[in-house]
Amino acid sequence: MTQPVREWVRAARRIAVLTGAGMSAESGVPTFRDAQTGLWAKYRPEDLASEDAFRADPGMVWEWYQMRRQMIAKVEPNAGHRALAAFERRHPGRLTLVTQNVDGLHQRAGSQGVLALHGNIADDKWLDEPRDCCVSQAAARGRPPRCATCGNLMRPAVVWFGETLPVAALRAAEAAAADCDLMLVVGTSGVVYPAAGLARMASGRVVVINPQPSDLDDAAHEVLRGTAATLLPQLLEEE
Ligand code: BV8
Repeated sequence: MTQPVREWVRAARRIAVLTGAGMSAESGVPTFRDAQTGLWAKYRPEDLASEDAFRADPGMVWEWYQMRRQMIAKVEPNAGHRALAAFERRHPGRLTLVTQNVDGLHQRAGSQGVLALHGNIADDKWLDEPRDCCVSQAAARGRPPRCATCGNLMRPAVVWFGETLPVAALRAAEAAAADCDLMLVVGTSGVVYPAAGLARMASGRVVVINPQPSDLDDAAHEVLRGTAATLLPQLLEEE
């Protein structure tokens, strides 16, 4: 059923794309729904991705992020990431890419101006407002690194549950949703807000791309039961 959607893509002046963990599944990055393995099997991601969890056991949460960072460093963007970047190169200003993913694979595929609503796992920031001591010297080595003077901890620069999203990125994403002719919702279960809400505020047609049912299927004009790396090249490639 991709044909009508290909027509919609060709006809659309402004396309918004919202991606989730499923976008990177075919690159080898487990989704949040996929069961955690090994040490992390007994934890739900949303229990680890929080300030409370980090303050309760900084070492454990830091190791979880180190594990994910090492895994992400070993994988490559897939054909879906590349198709989005290529479309953007061919049609500058026509596509706005909004992602919930912190893996940076869209950016590594060459996509420009990616609105990363939940931050980037490759970056760090101070847990508490840094003092002079924190910024005047290199963080003392450690897992996590910390300020040698006041003990302030380094944390991954991602948005944890209960934390607000970067305002500029969220506002730009909301504007793209309100202004689009077409929104492609790719590889998301649609349960995490406010990101999932973008699909419900889209002014244009909404197309869900997901091999499984998602919480946003009811918001879609078309649901394509397939994967990101197979369907996006089909939908976005030139005639
Ligand atoms: C906030 C970074 C203000 C960290 C992440 C309204 C209603 C209910 C709850 C809330 C609400 N508003 C706020 C909340 C609370 C909460 C929330 O949404 N909770 C959920 C769990 C109910 N939201 C927040 O806390 C947000 N902050 O609202 O601040 C505030 C503050 C206090 C109180 C109120 C308001 C912050 C949310 C961001 C959290 N950080 N990530 C890190 O990564 O470590 S979220 C993280 O989980 C991801 O970024 C992503 O957003 C989410 C996982 O969802 P998906 O990406 O969709 O992945 P998932 O695994 O679920 O699904 C994958 C899908 O892909 C599946 O459907 C599968 O079928 C499909 N798939 C698989 N393979 C493929 C595929 N699709 C295509 N191709 C394939 N090959």
